[in-house]
Parts: sequence; structure tokens; C-alpha cells
Amino acid sequence: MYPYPVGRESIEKCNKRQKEVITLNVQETTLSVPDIGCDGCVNTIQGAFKHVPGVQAVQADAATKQVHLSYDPQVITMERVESVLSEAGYPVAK
Ligand SMILES: [Cu+2]
Repeated sequence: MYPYPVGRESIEKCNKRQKEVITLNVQETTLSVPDIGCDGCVNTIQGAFKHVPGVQAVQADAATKQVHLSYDPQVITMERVESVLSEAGYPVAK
């Protein structure tokens, strides 16, 4: 019922949530992955990153054989990104 009591705890939770949003740091990169041959490969790559923390978006392209990635470098390193791709069967070309 109104007036709804607003406790200190709920305000702190709210601030904490806001802080998480503010500290989100997004970097974008494009990687060359020559083994992408078809839409099946595209799905495999996009699926491989589905539950990888720190990766916000992945777009694989069979025509250009590239993977576009949005990630948070404070959460995931490029080495880890490359190893996820290698483990899925798609090593990054250097
Ligand atoms: Cu394929």
C-alpha cells in the first residue's frame, strides 16, 4: 500500500546495479577465421560464445570469413576468445 516504505537495503541494491551498468566496458574487434565455410560454421561459432562471460555480441560471416566481436576486456582476454574459437574448430589466422 502507498506510501510504500523504501528501505536502505533496496537503495543500496539499486546503486550496485547502476554501478555494474556504468562499469561495462565494450571493445570491438574483427578476427580473420579462414575455416568458416557455410552457415553451419557461423552457427557453431555463434553458439560457442553463447555462454562465454564478457562477450556481448558475436557475428560470424561465411562470405568474408571474419568474426566480429563485442567484448569486455576487463572480463575476457583476446587469448581466451581465440581459444574458444580454436576449441570450436575455427582457429584465428595470424
Ligand atoms: Cu560450414
